[in-house]
Amino acid sequence: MSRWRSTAPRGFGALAGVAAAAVAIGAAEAVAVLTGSRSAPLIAVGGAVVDLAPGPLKQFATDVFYVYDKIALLIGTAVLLGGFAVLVGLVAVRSLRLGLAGIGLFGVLGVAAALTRPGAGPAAALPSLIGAGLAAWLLQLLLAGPLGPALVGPALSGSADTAPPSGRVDTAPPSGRVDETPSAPESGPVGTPVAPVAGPVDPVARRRFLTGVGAALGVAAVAGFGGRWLSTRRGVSAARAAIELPAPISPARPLPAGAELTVPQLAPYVTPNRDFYRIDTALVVPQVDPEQWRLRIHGRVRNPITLSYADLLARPMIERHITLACVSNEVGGELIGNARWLGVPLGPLLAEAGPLAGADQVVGRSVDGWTCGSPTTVLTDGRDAMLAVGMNGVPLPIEHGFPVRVVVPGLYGYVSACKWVVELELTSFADFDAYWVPRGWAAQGPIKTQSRIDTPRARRTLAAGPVTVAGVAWAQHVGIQRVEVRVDDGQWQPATLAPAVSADTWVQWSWQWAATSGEHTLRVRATDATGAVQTGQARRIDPDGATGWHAVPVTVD
Ligand SMILES: Nc1nc2c(c(=O)[nH]1)N[C@H]1C(S)=C(S)[C@@H](COP(=O)(O)O)O[C@H]1N2
Ligand SMILES: [Mo]
Repeated sequence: MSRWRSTAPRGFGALAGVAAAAVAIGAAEAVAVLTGSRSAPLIAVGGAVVDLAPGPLKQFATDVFYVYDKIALLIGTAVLLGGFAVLVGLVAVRSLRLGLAGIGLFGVLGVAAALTRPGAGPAAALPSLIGAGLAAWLLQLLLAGPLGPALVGPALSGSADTAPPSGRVDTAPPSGRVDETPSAPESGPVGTPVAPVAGPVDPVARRRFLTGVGAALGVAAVAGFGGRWLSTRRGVSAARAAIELPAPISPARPLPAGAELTVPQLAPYVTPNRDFYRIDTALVVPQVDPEQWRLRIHGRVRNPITLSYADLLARPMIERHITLACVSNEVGGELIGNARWLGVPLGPLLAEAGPLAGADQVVGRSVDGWTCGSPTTVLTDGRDAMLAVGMNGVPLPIEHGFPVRVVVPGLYGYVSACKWVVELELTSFADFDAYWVPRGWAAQGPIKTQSRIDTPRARRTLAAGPVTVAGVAWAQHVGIQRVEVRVDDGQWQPATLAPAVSADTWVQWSWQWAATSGEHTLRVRATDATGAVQTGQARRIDPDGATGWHAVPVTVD
């Protein structure tokens, strides 16, 4: 009891700090939505952290959290913010001014982060300003205003330094209400010396304070979640649903018979959109209205071009199966998918723009400022590089780049597959480093030949006898000639290749294994159409993609 007593004001401070922070974040979220800026402080600060984080650190986050790294970052930011809020509250109990200064500092951080986000206007400062203002007002209302916790007189005189600086002194005896608030301190048996540090808070005042905190948290939740809800409602889902994609003048080749093996656990030949991996630096998915969307093809070109979405849809379209892969895909990893993309070929468009001499790099720029750079020669060598508007028969899903993204067969996503693309700038590799390059990744990112065992899964126990080993292999824009499987240190055995639509997609393969009892490791390797065998030398994903053989240990009973 006496422990509670002595820390009571501190607990109040901490609670007030958290309530103030919650109101700041909630209000800022609502203001961000209402003012149309997509820069609520948590997102803006998180985004700044993402962009400022040194490559290895971000890599660590990606390794550890895989696609959940964004959620982890937001939770981390929220936990840090909570800690900071508690600190501000504790400080405010001793000095309200210092506490308010803490809030001011946080507001400045929020404003700075919001204003430096790509495409942010002056209005981006509003959410943080208003949030910080409300937090300051609430903090002093809770700690020094009419909602402030009132301390019992004697304690105040006992120790001034833990008392609220301008807290009211409520001299009402705390008796008689104690039973209504079970965790409230007893007034103490008569004769028990009151701890000299701080006094018990009058239960009535305490309840008033807690009600205030509760109300603040409620308002914060309503503002925050209401804002979120409104922003999704205001998003571009409706615009996307209304789009009717044109038919391609050059349709996708139908899947050859047998391209799809019916083996459980084997990745389907065409990845459904909902299962397609997602990688990007965007903490909130950019909402780009197709009506407003423009693509500028500019830089070192003879004829700069600006296209609207309608202009794009009016151009002849192709539809192709293309397997997209992430450079961060570990050997055996899942950051790869195969989809049927509908879009406008990039080669002819770039030819119309007319690259000038030395323009060896085409930089794709997203509406959120992210950039990637592809070699001009690759985009104009006749391969099906495209500005994609459709994915597996529907308009691009918003998280996969709606309304328009780039897809280039044979290049990792980080050097080519710009989602929410709004600019293609012709420049040179010497003159411009795209987003990931200064963070330690190679400027050139052709996809490496790889193969993966999908079944059996690692560390499974299998019954001895016939076992189907199956998986996928890829060497985009080159093609796969052969896949081989090896058990332990045995001979490489040829697997059966399923047919593929083109050299731009992965192929499925399978191999029948007469499994014998014991611990075994299965390995796979692919050979591309030029005869180059996938290297067994294990290398990390950075700077330009992992190499090595996928190994799957299993137990056979
Ligand atoms: N705007 C934007 N586009 C982007 C990225 C990004 O961070 N921002 N990441 C790229 C990377 S690293 C990859 S692997 C692919 C992934 O595309 P997906 O999410 O549709 O699978 O998108 C690319 N396009
Ligand atoms: Mo990627």
